[in-house]
Amino acid sequence: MRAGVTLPRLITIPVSHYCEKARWALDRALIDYVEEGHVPVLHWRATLPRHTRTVPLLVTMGATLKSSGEILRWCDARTTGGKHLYPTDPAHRREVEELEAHFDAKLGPATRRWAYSFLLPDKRRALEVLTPGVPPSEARAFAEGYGFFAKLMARGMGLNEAGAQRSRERIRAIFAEVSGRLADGRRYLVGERFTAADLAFAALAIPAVAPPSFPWLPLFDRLPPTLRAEIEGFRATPAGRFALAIYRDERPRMRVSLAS
Ligand SMILES: N[C@@H](CCC(=O)N[C@@H](CS)C(=O)NCC(=O)O)C(=O)O
Repeated sequence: MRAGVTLPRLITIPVSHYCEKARWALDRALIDYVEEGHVPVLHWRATLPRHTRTVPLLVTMGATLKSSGEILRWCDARTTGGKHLYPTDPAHRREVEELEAHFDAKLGPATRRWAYSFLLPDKRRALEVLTPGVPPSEARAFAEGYGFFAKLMARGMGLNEAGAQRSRERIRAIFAEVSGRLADGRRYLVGERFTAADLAFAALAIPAVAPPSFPWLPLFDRLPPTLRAEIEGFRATPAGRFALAIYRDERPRMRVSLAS
């Protein structure tokens, strides 16, 4: 880090797959930044003063970017060496943008609600997943007030048995669409190169396929058997194998540490 330079600040809930989508793009573009992680609900102390409630947020010298999509475009404008996430060909670019918007709007909320339906009832595991990389005072407050925080989160996500089932079905439907797209043997979702469509799919599928190198999830062997069985089902589809391969092959080394 150079003295006197204010680095962009990525405000996150560290385990969030939308935050990982942004972090992945920053790391790929070799952009230096610092990450400020929060537990859910208390993250509002960082977002609400900036007139938004969700993370990721990227606070730069010039502007605050308020969604993972804006952050990907900001990174792309600073990308060199042919590693752009958005193709220059207009038809390909449109297709990439449509797929990214589809995954943002449909896949991300579904994998999140489905995963939280396993996580929130299990306080010990929830703390294990949600507190690394946040200030110790927040981790303590979250543990002490867990019942309250979990209730707010469940209400915010419409978390109940029927909702979890709808999310499971939506994940299956989107995985089927992606598997269909891959059926002709293509390597990437659009064109011949890795794009924002591949990144968005692989990042937002994280809760469903649990990539072994994603550091915020517990080791697969330590997950409850019912959850393991569901993840194995998603992993076994062409789309699931694709998400894992893209995460393994295209996700550069994480440039932030887990320390709070
Ligand atoms: N479309 C937004 C969605 C971000 C999003 O839903 N973030 C979740 C974390 S997974 C969040 O901040 N939820 C907390 C809340 O809604 O208060 C993006 O792409 O950044």
